[in-house]
Amino acid sequence: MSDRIVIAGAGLAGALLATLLARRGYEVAVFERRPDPRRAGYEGGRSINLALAERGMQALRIAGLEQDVLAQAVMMRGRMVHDLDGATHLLRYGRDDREVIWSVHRGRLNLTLLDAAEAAGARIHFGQRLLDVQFEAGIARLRCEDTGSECAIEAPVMIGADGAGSALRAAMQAVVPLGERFEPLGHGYKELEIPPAADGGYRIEANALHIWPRGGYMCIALPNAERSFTVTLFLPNAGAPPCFEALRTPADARALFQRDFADILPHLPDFDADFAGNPVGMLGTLRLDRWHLDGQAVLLGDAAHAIVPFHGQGMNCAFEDCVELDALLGESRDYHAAFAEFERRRKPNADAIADMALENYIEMRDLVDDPPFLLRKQVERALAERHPDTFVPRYAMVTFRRTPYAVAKARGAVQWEIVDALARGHTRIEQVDLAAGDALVRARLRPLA
Ligand code: FAD
Ligand code: 8R5
Repeated sequence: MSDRIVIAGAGLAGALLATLLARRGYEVAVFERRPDPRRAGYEGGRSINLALAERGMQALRIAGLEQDVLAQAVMMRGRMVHDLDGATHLLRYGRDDREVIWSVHRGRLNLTLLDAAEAAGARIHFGQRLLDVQFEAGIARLRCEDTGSECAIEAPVMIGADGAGSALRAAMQAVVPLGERFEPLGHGYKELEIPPAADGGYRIEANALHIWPRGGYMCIALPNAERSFTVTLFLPNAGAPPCFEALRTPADARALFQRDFADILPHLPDFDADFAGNPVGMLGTLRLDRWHLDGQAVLLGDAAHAIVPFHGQGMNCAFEDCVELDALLGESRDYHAAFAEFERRRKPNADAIADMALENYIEMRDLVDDPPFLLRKQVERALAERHPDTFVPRYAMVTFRRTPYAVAKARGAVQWEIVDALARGHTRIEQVDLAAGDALVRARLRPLA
């Protein structure tokens, strides 16, 4: 069996997996279509941040990078909800500051991972786009993005970490049907920036993930270490306004913000330029029936399962994929067996987080502001306090634990039925029969492993 593994894509998953596999002694070659960000500077130069949670953190821990990454991260303790009238309230995510999420800079995180991969012995070739693969011959064709020249490389075993538009996936599809379905969400997103205040500080609370829930749409903001925030507006693409199609000019967008997000507008000095200059991003869920082609190729991360962003788990799930695949390839160099087992273990979990991410959009945009929902959240918290080993809120299982996503989804459904049964017909937590809740928890749930 060959020890040479070719990875397509040196994004978040590709760079992490290259590190892990190179440390196991594999000969790892990575081909990335973009130029080396350490030389070219980060594309667009925008400060795009991501929420890192326990699953992603565990992967970084295994790679020995947790402290490096934490040193550049901003803690987010909870959701800071901004009502229409400008009032704000913090809903903590966890029990204390050990249960938080972290805002990290995508560009810097990628640099940290690229350095680690090269230090571990992986070879990363930038500006090289994968075009297609002849799997039987074990040959991949690449295009040099600088010169336009094409070349063929030896690629007996390929791993696709080349993102949602994966070229490896397309190449595999030419040989075997993967059962690909893309379900567009029908909503898109636009990024805007809140710069630092004149005194160099943060303009709004730093240690929170800000949400402006407005029913069918919302804004969020995540803090950056350089004291700015990246704001994201999520809106339907078309249909009844407000929607992106109806926002033809920055003035249209400004009118929407004046009406619905009035408290953000004073913090967006570059509103018109950001709105006109930044594209509308597309959102949707990508599902496949198969992720691998025998022992010749396998997909992971967004290439295998792109999801909507509303649980902040795309990267976290991609990192968990890397850890799982690395563990399997550490046990044996039988690629076919490892890829098949990887798919068997990960696909149900990828399906579950895809579903939970869709559900969390509804929660974020409609419900964080809705009294019956807030009562249910209080009941959930009370049961969690009374049964800390058994009743773990779904958000916590997804975000602060490494409970398999499919288990989190199934237990979450049982728990929500209990919460709903207790809260129904009530408006205040004092009216809720928590003793009846204790009995339901004992009858329906076992302690969480
Ligand atoms: P990517 O990181 O997209 O990497 C793919 C790489 O492959 C890229 O470098 C690309 O250039 C390269 N590539 C593509 N095609 C080719 C080719 N033909 N040949 C060679 N190379 C190629 N997730 C979270 O967990 N938390 C968040 O808060 C969060 N926020 C997000 C915010 C935004 C704006 C976006 C867009 C996504 C966010 N995500 C978040 C999701 C997360 O970014 C992805 O799930 C994650 O990056 C997936 O990693 P990946 O390595 O599979 O793909
Ligand atoms: N991704 C996130 C959460 C959950 C927050 C909560 C939500 C932007 C394109 Cl929309 C979103 C979350 O339930 O209170 N944690 O992390 C990240 C999110 O969006 C990211 C920044 C994003 C794709 C644009």
